[in-house]
Amino acid sequence: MKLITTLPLILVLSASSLAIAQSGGMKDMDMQDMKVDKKGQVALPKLITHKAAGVVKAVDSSKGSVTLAHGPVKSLGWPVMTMNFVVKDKGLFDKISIDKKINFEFIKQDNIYIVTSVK
Ligand SMILES: [Cu+2]
Repeated sequence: MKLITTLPLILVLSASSLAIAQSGGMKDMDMQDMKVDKKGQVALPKLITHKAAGVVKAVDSSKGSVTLAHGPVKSLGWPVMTMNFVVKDKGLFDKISIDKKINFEFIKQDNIYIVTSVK
């Protein structure tokens, strides 16, 4: 009766892999501030201001974007990386130039990262 003895094991294995699939995968940075409420609806992410230090790698003031090599961002669980940001206010470009070290603040809005302050 081989079928009967192996069947419960298969069920246990598939149930545990399902649990892993459900608990994992939510640590992706884009999913991080998405919260599902008790009714199963996705709540709107709060506009949390994140802080980081970085070095300016590229500036495109006509597109309103900047590329920053930034340090770790605790509030997002981010490691060091180089990425693009949108710059909220054109006036901030006065403080942004290639190779400059800056401390900046940013928010996440619809999967876009927007620099709101530069020091
Ligand atoms: Cu980043």
